[in-house]
Amino acid sequence: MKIAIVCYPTFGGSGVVATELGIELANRGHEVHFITYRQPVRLALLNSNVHYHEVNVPEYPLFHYQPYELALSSKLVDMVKLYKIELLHVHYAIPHAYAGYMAKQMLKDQGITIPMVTTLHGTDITLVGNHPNYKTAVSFSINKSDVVTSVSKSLKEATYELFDIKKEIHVIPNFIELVKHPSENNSVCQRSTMAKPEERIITHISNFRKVKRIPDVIKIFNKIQQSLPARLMMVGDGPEKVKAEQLCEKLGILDKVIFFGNSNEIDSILSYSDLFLLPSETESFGLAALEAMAWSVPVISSNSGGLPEVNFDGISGYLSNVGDIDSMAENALRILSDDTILKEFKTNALNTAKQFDIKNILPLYEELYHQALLKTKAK
Ligand code: GMT
Repeated sequence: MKIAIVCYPTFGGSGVVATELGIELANRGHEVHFITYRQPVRLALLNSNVHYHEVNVPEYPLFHYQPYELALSSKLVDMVKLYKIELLHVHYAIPHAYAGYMAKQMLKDQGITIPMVTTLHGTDITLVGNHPNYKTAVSFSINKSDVVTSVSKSLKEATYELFDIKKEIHVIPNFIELVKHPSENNSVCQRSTMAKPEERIITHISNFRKVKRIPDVIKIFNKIQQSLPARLMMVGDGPEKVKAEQLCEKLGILDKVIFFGNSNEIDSILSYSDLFLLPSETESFGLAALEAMAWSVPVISSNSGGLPEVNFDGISGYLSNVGDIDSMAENALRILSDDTILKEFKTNALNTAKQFDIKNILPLYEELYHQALLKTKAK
């Protein structure tokens, strides 16, 4: 099948999911065309089935806001015609589902009918999409999609609650590639550069936005390090990072925390980690938690959104109410204080991650693509 994937090319979860999905589809023989404004961070164009088409938005002094949707929908039309693309898969409703719908209409005008699959990722529904300024267009473009998927049951419920959606929403969870193993870690990044042998390594990875509750990460770590030797790895960058550094200094723990920024060494850092912290305000799924679990790292998280669908309480880690720092620190210490318990949680974390192996999840997308194609042909 010839598939166009539209996504954000950045470090965010939706871009990662879209990129990994496209790469695996290409490995399985599909021809995949990524259409976005920059080459996605995890995309290596080494596969002859993978193509990348950049969307350029020409600047003009009259434009206060650059009309990206317009350029994207034009590019989609041109690429569908040029490469005979059969299906559009847009990730993140804003503005991709809207641009995709416009492209579909322009193509229809030229006698070409193409189905559009829209995958909802989270903040496009819970935070941004729900804003009154976007809501009408987001509802419209979800209802106009041929197939709609969401990355968790919780996100599906939130979508029905917040929007007037008449379409069926199919739940397809985030996934992970499980071929990696700590012994395959050839990185130059050594454990000794992060912590002393007796120190536990605790990690947080995110885009440092408010929704991640970065101060909670630091306060939980502060409590942990008062009871046992530990170091905190803070990976990623975003608006809350400077405040996070200031809080560490205020608490007198800056020498126990490493701020990596947007690192390319995520696999290495996770392979040395003993615990992952994700106390988010909300998380439609929590891909970062799954990535940690795939490296046998147990997770301490909040119980909001889709997190209970990936982090199983008392098995792969623990869940607490949002903001309950004491409970999160207590649970962390329960896991970290005893080598046997830690080992058990590490094994459970990996076994839980195995349920989300890309090999099990990808056929669910393929099945929906076939259904969408059949529906379009029958029209
Ligand atoms: O977490 C973010 O802020 C990034 C965001 C994105 O869209 O790139 O992630 C969302 O999509 C991921 C992939 O489906 C989910 O695993 C994340 O839970 C979700 N983030 C939120 O709901 C806050």
